[in-house]
Amino acid sequence: LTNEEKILYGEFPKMFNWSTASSSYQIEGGWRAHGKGLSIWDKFAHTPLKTDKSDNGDFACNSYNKIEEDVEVLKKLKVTFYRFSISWPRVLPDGTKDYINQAGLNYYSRLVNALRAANIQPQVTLYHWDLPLALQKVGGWENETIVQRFRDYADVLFTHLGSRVKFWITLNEPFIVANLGYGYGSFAPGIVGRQYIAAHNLIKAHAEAWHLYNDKYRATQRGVISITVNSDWAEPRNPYKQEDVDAAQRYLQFFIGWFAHPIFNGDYPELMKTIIRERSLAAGLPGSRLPEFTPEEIESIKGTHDYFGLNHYTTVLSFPVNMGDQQDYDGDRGTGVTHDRTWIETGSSWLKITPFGFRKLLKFIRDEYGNPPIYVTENGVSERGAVDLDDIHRTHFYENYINQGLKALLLDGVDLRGYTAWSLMDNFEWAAGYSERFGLFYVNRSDPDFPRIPKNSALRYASIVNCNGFPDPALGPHDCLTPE
Ligand code: GBH
Repeated sequence: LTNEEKILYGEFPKMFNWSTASSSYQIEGGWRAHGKGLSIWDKFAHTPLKTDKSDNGDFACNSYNKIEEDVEVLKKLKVTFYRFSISWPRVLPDGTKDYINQAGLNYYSRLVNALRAANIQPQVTLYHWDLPLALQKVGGWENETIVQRFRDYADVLFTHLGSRVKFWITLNEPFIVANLGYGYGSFAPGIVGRQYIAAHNLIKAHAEAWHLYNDKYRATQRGVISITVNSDWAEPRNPYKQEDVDAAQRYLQFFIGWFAHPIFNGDYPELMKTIIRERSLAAGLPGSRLPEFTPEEIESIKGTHDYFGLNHYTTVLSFPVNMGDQQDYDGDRGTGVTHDRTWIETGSSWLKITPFGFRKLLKFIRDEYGNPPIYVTENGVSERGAVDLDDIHRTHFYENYINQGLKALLLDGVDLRGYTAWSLMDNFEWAAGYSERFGLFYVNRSDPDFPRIPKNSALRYASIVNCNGFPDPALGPHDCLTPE
C-alpha cells in the first residue's frame, strides 16, 4: 500500500468547524405558509415533468414546523455548526424590501436561537436557488437590477440576524444557477443559452453584498462573509496525452475559475476570455459572448472574500471535443467527460466515489487562489430509491473523503478550516425529486410526523466529529470512537 492509499492517522486543529447542511427549498415545505411569496422552484416543480415523478417541495421535510426536531438530530451528530439557507420569498414575498414578511423572518430567528441554545453556530446561505418568482418576471439573474435587489435582501438579513449569525454565505454554487438554471434549463427557471450574463450578475451581486457587510456591519457584527463555489476535480483521460491534459485545465477554468478567478484574482480566467472571444469573432459576432467587467468592476469584485467556500463531490476524466461552430458554453469549453470504470457508483449518475480528487482540488485552490482559508460547505453521497439505513457506502465515502481533507491539511499545507456533510437529512434533490437520498438521516415522508431516523453513517460521522478526525489507535484506546 502506498502512503496515498493508506488512511492517515491524525487530528484536525482544535477549532475545526464540523458542520452539516441543508437548504430552504429542499427541506422546509410550508410553501405558502404565513405570507411566503412563491419562488422559481415552486413554479418549476409545479410544472409537469420538470422533476422526477413531478415531485415538489410543497411539504419537503416539513422543517418549517420542526425546529426542535432538527436541532435534536443535529445534537446527535455532535456538530458545532449547521449550514442552512434562507428562502428569499419567505422573507421578502415580492423580492423587494418594500414589504418584509415578519412571520418568515421569525422562523429563521427562532431557528437561529434554538441552534445557539444548543451550542451550534449557524452558517447562513442567503441564496440557495429559490429566487422570488416576482423577480424572475423581470428577468431574474439576467436583469442587472437584481444586483441591487440582492443587496437590499442581504441588508434586511444582516440587520435582523447579524447580531447572532457570524458566518454568511452569499450564493450557493453560482455555477449551477447559471449553467443549469439559465444555460441548459434543467433547473429553475428553465432558461436556455443565457449562462454568461446570469453568471455576470451573480458575481456582481455577491460582491455588492460582501461590500455592504464590510462597510456597514463588519465593525459591529464581526462575522465572516464569502461565497460558495462548487467544482469537480478533472483528470486527463490519458495523462500521457497533452490534449487531454489541456482539456482538464479548460474543464477546471470553465468550472471553478469562472467564479473564483474574478473574486480571488480579478476578472475571468485568461483562458475563458481568450477562447470565448476568438470563437465569437470567428463566428462573425462583433465581440465576445462573455460579458466584460469594467476596470472599476474588476477592482471592486476582487478581494470580496473572507474565506473560500467549496462544495465538492466528484472527479471526471476529460478529453477534447470539437463542437465546431456551436456558440455556447459547451462549444467554448470543448471538453468531454467520462469516468473510470473502476470508480464506485452511487445513487446519482454524475457522482462517482473518488476521494483522491478532493485532495487534488484542495491543492489546486491553495495554488491558484493564494492559499485562502477553505471551508468545505458541502460533500456527500447518495443512494437511489429505497432508503438504506445500513449505508456502508456513505460511511466509506465520509471516512475516505474526510481523510483526504486531513492529508491536504497536514501534508500539503492547505488551510482547511471546516468540513460540512451534505446532507443532514434526505430531502428534495431538485430535478431528481425524492429519488436520490443524500441524508445522514432518513425522513419517513409517508408518516405525517416526518420522523428523522439516523442511518448508520450518522453515527460514524458523529464519531469522526467527536474524535476531531482520526486519532491513531496505536496511541491507545479512544473513547471518542464510541459516542453515546
Ligand atoms: C449541490 O449541488 C447542491 O448545493 C445541493 O443543493 C444538492 O442537493 C447537492 O449538491 C447534491 O446534488 O443529473 O446530470 O443533471 C451539487 C451540484 C447539481 C451536481 C445538479 C449534479 C445534476 C446533474 N449538482 N447536478 S444531472
